[in-house]
Amino acid sequence: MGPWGKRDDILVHRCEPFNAEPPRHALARHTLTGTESFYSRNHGPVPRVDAEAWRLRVDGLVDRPLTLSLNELRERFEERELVATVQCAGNRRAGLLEVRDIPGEDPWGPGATSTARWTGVRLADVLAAAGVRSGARHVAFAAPDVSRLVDPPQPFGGSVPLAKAISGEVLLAWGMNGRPLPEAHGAPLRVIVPGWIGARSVKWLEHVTAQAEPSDNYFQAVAYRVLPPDADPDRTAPGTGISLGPVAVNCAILAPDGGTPLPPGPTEITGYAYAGEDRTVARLDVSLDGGRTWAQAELDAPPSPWTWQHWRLTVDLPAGETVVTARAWDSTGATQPETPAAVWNPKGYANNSWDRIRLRTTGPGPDAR
Ligand SMILES: Nc1nc2c(c(=O)[nH]1)N[C@H]1C(S)=C(S)[C@@H](COP(=O)(O)O)O[C@H]1N2
Ligand SMILES: [Mo]
Repeated sequence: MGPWGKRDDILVHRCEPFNAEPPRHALARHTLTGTESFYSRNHGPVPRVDAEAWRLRVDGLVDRPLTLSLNELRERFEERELVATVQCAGNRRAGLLEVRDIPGEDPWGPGATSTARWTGVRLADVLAAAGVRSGARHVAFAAPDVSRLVDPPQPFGGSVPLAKAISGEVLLAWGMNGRPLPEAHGAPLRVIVPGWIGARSVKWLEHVTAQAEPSDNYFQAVAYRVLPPDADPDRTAPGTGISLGPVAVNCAILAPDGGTPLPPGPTEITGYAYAGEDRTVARLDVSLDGGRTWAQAELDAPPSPWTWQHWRLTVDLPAGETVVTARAWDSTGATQPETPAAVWNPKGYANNSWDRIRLRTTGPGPDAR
C-alpha cells in the first residue's frame, strides 16, 4: 500500500506535505473513486486531531453561538448523503507548466479530481440552528493545519458566500464512501462545497464563522486567485486578482493513457468531464485531427447534480501516431479554451483547456513499406 492508505501506484508529487494523485487508468470508468485512489492535496502536515476532545465552534454574526462535539452534531441534525466530485484548482497544472514555469507549485495531471459518497449534515441546518444574523454575507471555515510553504507560515482556511453556505448541498462530512473520514481527508469533520474548487472544502474543520466579508485567510485572500500573467504572485496584496469559486467546464482523457502502443483499429477512448456549480456536461467532443473535425462521445448522466460525468467513444485508430483531443460543453453552452497558453496564470490554476493525449500503435506506421 502507498502512503496514507493510498494505492501503490499513486503519483506522489510531495511526501510532506502529502500531495498525490491517482494515475489516469485508476479513475477511468469508475463513477465513484475508491478512497485508496482519491487524490490528496495538503498545504501542511496532516494534523493530529483528538476526535474526543474535538469541538466544532460556530460563531460570528449568529444569534446562538454553538460548540458541538461529533456526537452532538450527529444527534441534533439529520444525516445526509451526497455524491460529489472534488476538483483541485491545480488540476491539470502540468499543461500550464509546458507554457511557462510556475515555481513552487506541483505539476498536477488530471487526477486532482475525484468523486466520493460523503456523509454528514447540511451546513445550512447547523447555520439555521445558530441563527445567522442580517449583515452576514460570507461563511468562513478555519482549520488547525499550518502551511510552512508560505512565509510566514499560515493556517489553512477559506470562505464561501452565505448563499452557497445555506444551499442544501454544502455538507459537514464525517463519512467518505461509507467509512469514517480518513485522517488525510480531514477527520473528524470536513466541509464539502460541491461544484467549487477543492480549496473551499476545508478539512479538519474546527471553526465556522458568519461574517460580513470573505475570509482573510491566506488561502482565500492571497492564494487560489487568478492573477494576470505578468503579476508576481509573491508580491500581490490580499484581495488582488480573481477569487476562484465555481469550477469551469473541464475534461480529461483517462484511457488509453498513451503509455503503451496499441493495435490500430477500433479503440475505445474514455474519460471524465465536469462542469462545476449546478451546471452539467451537455456534450463531449473528440477529435483525431487536432480539432478540425469532431465526433460526439456517449456521455453518462451524472449520478448526482454535483459530479463529473464519464464518457466514451470508439474511434478507428490509424497506424502510427495520433493525437486525440477532447473538449466538453456545459449546460450553459460554455466550452473549453483551445490551449493552455490562453489561460496561463502565475499560480497555475484552473487549466480547463482541451485535453490531448498522444497514442502510438504497434506494428508498422503508415510510412512503412
Ligand atoms: N485544512 C485543510 N483543508 C484543505 C486543504 C488543506 O491543505 N488544509 N487543501 C484543500 C485543497 S486545495 C483541496 S483540492 C482539497 C483536497 O481534498 P482531499 O485531500 O480530500 O482530496 O482539500 C482542501 N481542504
Ligand atoms: Mo486544491
